[in-house]
Amino acid sequence: MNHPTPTNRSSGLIDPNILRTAFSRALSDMYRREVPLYGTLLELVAETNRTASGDVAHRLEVERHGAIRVGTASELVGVRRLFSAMGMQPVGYYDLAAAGVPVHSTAFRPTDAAALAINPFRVFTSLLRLDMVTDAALREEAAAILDRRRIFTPRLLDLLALVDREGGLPSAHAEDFVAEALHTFRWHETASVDAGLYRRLKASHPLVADVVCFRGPHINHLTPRTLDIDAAQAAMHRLGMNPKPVIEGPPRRAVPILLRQTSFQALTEPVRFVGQGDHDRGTHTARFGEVEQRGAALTPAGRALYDRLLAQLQSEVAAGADRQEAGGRIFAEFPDDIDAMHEDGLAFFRHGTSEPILYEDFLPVSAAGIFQSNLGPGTRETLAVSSRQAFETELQSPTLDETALYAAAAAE
Ligand code: OOG
Ligand code: NI
Repeated sequence: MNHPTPTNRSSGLIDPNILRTAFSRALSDMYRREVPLYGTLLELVAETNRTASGDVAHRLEVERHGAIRVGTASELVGVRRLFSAMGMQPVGYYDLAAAGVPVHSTAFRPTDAAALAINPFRVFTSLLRLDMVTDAALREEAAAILDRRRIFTPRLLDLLALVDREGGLPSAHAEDFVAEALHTFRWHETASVDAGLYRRLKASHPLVADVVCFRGPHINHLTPRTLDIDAAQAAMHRLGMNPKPVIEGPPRRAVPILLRQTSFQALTEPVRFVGQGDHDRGTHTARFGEVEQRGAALTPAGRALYDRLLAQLQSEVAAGADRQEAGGRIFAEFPDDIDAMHEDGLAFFRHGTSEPILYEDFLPVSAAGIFQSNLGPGTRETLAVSSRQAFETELQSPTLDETALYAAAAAE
């Protein structure tokens, strides 16, 4: 880090907010070098956000989320410990298996208002569901590969043990910690399997290949927040960035709710599989850039209404309706002014104000859409049963209930 590092003076431990900010900046810099189009996206979003001011402007400048996919429970526990040192807790449970994507997920993020105001960096973290691979021999081969791999450097493991012993990271080690943590999330051009196995795993589901064939859980996208996602989408078209055709989430509204997201399509990148030489490369398509617009957090009643309208939209679109026309018509049922949303108890507001509380989480249907537009639909047929409890057992921690967090923020 280039700046003097504020610490908790009495303990000598670094403030987790500072560590999170340093890590998120370093990760963004690394991803920008790895995927230059992400840099273009950051510039485009900064342009659409130029009108912001005050607290919002600060948050927008630092705000982004990332996504990773881990292969085993032990990797999941490791990233939980890593993010915990940065003041990020697992919030929410997302069952993507319901949409045919063989993962279930949580989001590591800061939870209290002060930490969110400093830097709301979050990481959508998915655990592979190898049990959804139907070919038993292939499943066992994949499991053996994942069991052997080590995604954390020995030095990072030492630092995580130190964090456990001291109750935080001694600030003298902050720079080291960030540099070691970056190794876990970097891209590896050299795969850990041969091209044949890659093809077989990919045929099972592209996501399985993305998780199993590489030496670590490379960051697969980073997402800055914009105040106007329609403007950002239009700019992506203008610049020839190949955005996905549909913005995920609710249609455009006067009072934004939840989350709207779009991305540029994943890049096809050269990869050297085991046994290949310099002139004999394969490719892998997984990494992309995304942009999001955030709005009000909804109460259970508001969320039930959103989910019902979205399900109706999906079924009409599947039956051939025009998405834009159907979206406008169906979502007209969701009141689009602050007072009505307040009166109907659809959104959370700061106590005694008409200021909506910002949604800090993700949406499973949108997430499934993002997975599918970047990896392809896959061919797996069985729908597995998922459970939050099984995920929490693998995580060795409960996941926090996001609705309870918003209710607490509203009561403050
Ligand atoms: C995660 C997709 C979910 C979002 O913004 O909803 C996500 C992934 O592709 O690994 O990042
Ligand atoms: Ni995302």
